[in-house]
This record gives sequence, C-alpha cells and structure tokens, in this order.
Amino acid sequence: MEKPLTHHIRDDKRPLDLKEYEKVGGYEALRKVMKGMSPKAVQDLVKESNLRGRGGAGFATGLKWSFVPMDVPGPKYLIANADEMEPGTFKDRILLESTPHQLIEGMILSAYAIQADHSFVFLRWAYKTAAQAITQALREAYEAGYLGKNILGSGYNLEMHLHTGVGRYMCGEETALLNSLEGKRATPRAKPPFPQISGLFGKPTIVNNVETLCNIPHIVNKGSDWFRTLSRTTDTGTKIYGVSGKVKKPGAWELPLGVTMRELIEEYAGGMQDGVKFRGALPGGASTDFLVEEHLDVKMDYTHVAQAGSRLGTGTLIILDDKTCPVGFVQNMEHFFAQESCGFCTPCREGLPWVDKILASLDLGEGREEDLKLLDFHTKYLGPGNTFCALAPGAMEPLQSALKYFRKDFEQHVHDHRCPWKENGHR
Ligand code: L3W
Repeated sequence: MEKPLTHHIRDDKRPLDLKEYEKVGGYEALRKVMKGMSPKAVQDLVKESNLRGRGGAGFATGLKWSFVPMDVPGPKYLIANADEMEPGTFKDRILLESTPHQLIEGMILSAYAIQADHSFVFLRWAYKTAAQAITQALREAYEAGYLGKNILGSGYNLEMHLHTGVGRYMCGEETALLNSLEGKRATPRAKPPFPQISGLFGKPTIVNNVETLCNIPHIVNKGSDWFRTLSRTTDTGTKIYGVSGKVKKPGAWELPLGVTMRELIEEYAGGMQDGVKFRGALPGGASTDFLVEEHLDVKMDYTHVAQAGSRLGTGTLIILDDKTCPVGFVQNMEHFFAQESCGFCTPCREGLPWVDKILASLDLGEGREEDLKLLDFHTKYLGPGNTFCALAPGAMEPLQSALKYFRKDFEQHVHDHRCPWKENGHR
C-alpha cells in the first residue's frame, strides 16, 4: 500500500497492536467524542463529509444513519460488513489484517452516533488471518476501556462481537447477512422496511462496509472539510483501489477519489505485462459493466463511472487483456454467480445456471445462432426489478457489456464452432 492518506496501513503484514495504533493517533477521535460530542453532532459531521458507502452501492453514510429512529427505546445494532466476497475485491482484507483497531474505533464512533448498544463484525469465513487480528484487537480494546460498560467514563456502553459467516456471497447483501446472523437461512428480506428501521431481530440496525467505517475516526479527528479536500472530484475522500489481471504489479493503493483508470493501470499497477494489450476492465468487482479503451481517462468516482455506463462498485478493477477470451472470462464470473445464487427467487435460481451453460457451450464450440439472443434475453429478464435482490442484476452487468463491446468475439465462437483463444494456447 503506497501513500496512505487516511488509513494507517503498513506493509509488513503484521497488524498494528493497540500501542502502535495509539502512537499514530488511534482512539483520539473516540476520546474527542466521549468528552463532549453528541450523537447528532457525529451524524452531522459525517453527513457534511459526504462520505459514501465503500461496499459497492455508494449510499450516503450520514444519510443512512439519520434514518435510525433515535427516540425509540430498546436495542439498536451496528454491523461491519466484512463478508468481502466480490470477485477481484481484496481491499477490506488489507484493512482487517493490518489495522483492526482502526475498524473497531470506527465502529465504536458509528455505534455511538446511532446509540447502538451491540455491534458485530460479520467476517468472511475464509479470512482466517483477519479473524485472529480482530480477536486480538477486541481483547485489547476491552482491556483499555474502549469497549464494554461506561466507555472512557462517558456513561456510554457498547459490546462488540466477531461473527464469522460460512462463506456465501449472499451474506454480503445486508438483509441476508441479518438473517444469517439470526441463525436463519441467508436469503434476502424485502426492503422496505430498511434495516435502519427494522434490522437485526427487528430492531434498528446499521450495516456499513469495513472501508466506510475505517474512514470515521479520521473524519472525526480532522473534520469534514479536510475529508472533502482529499478527493479530486465532488465525491469526497479517498478510495482503496485495486487492480488485478495481466498487469505488471497487481495490488491495492489508497488514492484520492477521482484518479483515472489509466493512472491506476499505468502508474500504480506498472502497466500491462509485456506482450498483452488492455481490452477492457470491470471497475468494481465482477458485478459491474465493462469499461473499454475509450474510458481510460474516466475519473474513477461514483459519478463519472456511472456516466460512463458502469458503477464504481468496490473500486477494484479486473482487467481483460487481448490474450484472454472474453467469453471464457465472463463465463468464469457467471459460473460463480450461478453457484452463489441463494435460490430464493426463480429468475436468479433458474436463469443464472442457464446463462452459465450457454456460455460454457460457446466456449466448447457448441454454440448456436439463437444462443446470443438467449443471452440478450437473460440480461433483461434477470435485470433490475425482476429479481428479489441485486445479485442477478449485478451478474448481468459484465455479460450485457461484454455482449455490447465484444459481440464479434461471441459471434466468432458461434460461426467457427471453436474458441480462437484456446487454439492459440490462451484462455
Ligand atoms: C434507506 C432507502 N436506506 C438504499 C441503503 C441500504 C444499504 C445501502 C445500499 O448492494 C451493491 C450491489 C453489488 N432508504 C435506501 C436505503 N439504502 N436505499 O443503502 O443499498 P443498495 O440496495 O443500493 O445496495 P446493496 O444491496 O447494499 C451493494 C455491488 O454493490 N457490488 C459490490 C458487492 C460487494 C461485495 C463485497 O464483497 N464487499 O459483495 C459491486 O458492484 O452488486 O449492487 O445499506 O439499506 N431508500
């Protein structure tokens, strides 16, 4: 991780322990708030910062918090969504493994802002190193009086628990996550009511992404104006961007929101590997639309990526190169989504495996003329408004944009009854 602007991250793969985190200003924001900031003042500060959710949807964080009814007695919950399973996405893992206290401090501040009394880190099952780091950090935070009863003498009480999921993509959807945490099958719930009103065990609940929560201590310490000046555009703050694929130096970097895709690939990821050319990229994990060469200078923020016809999503680019078959590339994604469908609604349960099968047959040279029409049909049939949650519409984004930008390649598979990349020894 280069040039950290907001997050305290280092490269030696060992998490910052409590003393090390305090040395770089850790828990100063918590002291500041506990000394005399009201929950409403913390909410207002985050609203003014214009922080948007870093999990994929980009919803305004302060606005989300403001939906929590503050005058209703009884439990409220704050949950860190650490179920990072979006293909190509590994940004939260870095934060979890390197600075668990930063997340815990962000969670305490956020829980205080909505007056939650219990909080959970909902962690992806496979993140074993992160689980160790969080467990150790929770122990230290309790011992230091940052968690538990009467935090820093303020009268505010908060319990925090680590909960590991069972490794299903679906659990990253906030209402499926809530069902899973309640011990039920992880299927999504109807929205509204949104979790802010009726969430965990029917009580007001906020679910925020790990990276989102890690920004909170810094906004409290340095203010909303400072946060706004960090970015290059009106979408404020920094983003942990990532690049994977056939680049020279795949990795992740914390950078001002609004860097261009060209800068990410050429300056940070070291450019494409020798002998391969850029053809396209999924800007925010697998469930976003392809951007192509004409978009290389698009500013990678929520607004500009949407204007270019895609979504920033998780901000972690997956690069498609000219030695990789776009049909095989997309099939790999659709196979994942078909496996991860929770099976609750029919279009997603039946449609995604069908898409996977059609793409597999194209790859084997068994595709038929009508298969491209069938794929086009599915991009609409599984699109927004036709399924219970965002999984299938998200899965259709790489497919619909591949059919738009790389249609000739799909047609060639049908007409030639073979995958040209395979014969050249590539996939
Ligand atoms: C109150 C309204 N609250 C929205 C809240 C809502 C939630 C947040 C975002 O999916 C996307 C998905 C992935 N009143 C509200 C409201 N909210 N309208 O805002 O909600 P939503 O429904 O827009 O999105 P979501 O269901 O949270 C997230 C895409 O991100 N993605 C990333 C996936 C990331 C992972 C991972 O591993 N980290 O899986 C990439 O593109 O496909 O479309 O809190 O309550 N009217």
